[in-house]
Amino acid sequence: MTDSAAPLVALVMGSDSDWPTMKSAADVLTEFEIPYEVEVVSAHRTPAKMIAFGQGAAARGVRVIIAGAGGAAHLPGMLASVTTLPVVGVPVPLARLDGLDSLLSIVQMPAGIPVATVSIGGAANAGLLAARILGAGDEALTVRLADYAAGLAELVEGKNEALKR
Ligand code: RP5
Repeated sequence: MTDSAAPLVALVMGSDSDWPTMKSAADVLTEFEIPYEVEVVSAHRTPAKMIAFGQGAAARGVRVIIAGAGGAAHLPGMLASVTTLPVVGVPVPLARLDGLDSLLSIVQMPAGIPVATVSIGGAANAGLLAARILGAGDEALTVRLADYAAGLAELVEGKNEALKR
């Protein structure tokens, strides 16, 4: 949803090749009708843009940054170092090392600069985490998140019923 509503979430990634993974976060944000923007921002290939993007995000109205990267995945941590916004990091799995390199690059932040790291390829949870962060100040969104969780429980119970038939 890159519509007229001012984006509350910035969904960024190091390369357009990360999009198949990161799209799951976009899908969640769309489901919860949270306005977001999508941008390729690379810590290594576009470092000046990365710094300007991170420094300017809060002033533009962004409340949460979701950042995905693979390999030497420095984007989430570097963004977190130039903003006080919450940053959710998504380790993108590449063909070699299965994303363990991405995970370790993102999760091992020094004290003082936090990144909320989800599982390898866990972009859907990044979207949900962003929704929960926003939901802390938005009662209607909190209700929708509770409904979503209740829907998951119903799904599991439906599968249990099917197993017993
Ligand atoms: C990282 O390098 C990107 O986040 C991507 O996961 C990886 C490979 O990028 P491409 O070579 O596919 O553009 O910075």
